[in-house]
Amino acid sequence: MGVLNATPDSFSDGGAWLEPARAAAHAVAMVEAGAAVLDLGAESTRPGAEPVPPEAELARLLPVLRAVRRAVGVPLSVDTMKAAVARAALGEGADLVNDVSAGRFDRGMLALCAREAVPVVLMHMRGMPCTMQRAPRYGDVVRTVADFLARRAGAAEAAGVARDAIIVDPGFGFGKTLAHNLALLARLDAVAALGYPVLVGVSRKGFVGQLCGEAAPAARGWGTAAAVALAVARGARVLRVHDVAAMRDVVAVAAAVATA
Ligand code: HH2
Repeated sequence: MGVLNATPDSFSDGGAWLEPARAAAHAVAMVEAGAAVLDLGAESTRPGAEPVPPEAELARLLPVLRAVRRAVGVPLSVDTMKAAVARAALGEGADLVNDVSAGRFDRGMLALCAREAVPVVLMHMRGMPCTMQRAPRYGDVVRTVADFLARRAGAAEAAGVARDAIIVDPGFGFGKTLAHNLALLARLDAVAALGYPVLVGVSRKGFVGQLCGEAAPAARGWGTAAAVALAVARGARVLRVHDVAAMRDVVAVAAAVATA
């Protein structure tokens, strides 16, 4: 899954893909590099980010989505917590919804996904982006996250989403310390054991930078590669990444070993 942020302020590529023609060219490049799906977002969820009103999110997203939809044939995911934004994006040719609040932020989101019969990514986040990194604390972070995802998947099914349309994500960096992120990666098999496909978003994240001593997100490629390979080995099925060409090779090798 290639990341395309139509935002001015995303932590690693903010401002780069706001212009529709540039975004479409980047989308084509990611598909040519091996992306099977693209994730388009127009609201940064980096730690401390303030919420964006739906009108502003749509004003950024729709021109980029239309241009990308014309340019590539792969499924497009819309990264949003708002049902109104997801509904408009699905109307413009998006194929699935990536909700980092797992349907908690907007009560209409799961019903919308059910009605439209589209897959939905349910991610674990502690609180909301503006507050999530304030002293996160858990007893057993892996148990807490797995139980949360099981509950949210249950809520999605209760809202009418088909079981095989649900993807779960432990939410690396969303209200987690370095130790929490490491525990989740080390024991990702406990999340995979829920029985839903697991999506993992470790690309260029802060915990990779902490381990590698890399302040610049774009310089975290090798650290990201290690985390992606280990995630695949422990059952991840969808890898949300910025550097598609390099990570396609990492996934190819790791997946071959995992299934040997
Ligand atoms: N991470 C980010 C955004 N959306 N969605 C899922 N399902 N999983 C993730 O780990 C995830 C996500 C943050 O990365 P990015 O989009 O590059 O940055 P920003 O939130 O600053 O736009």
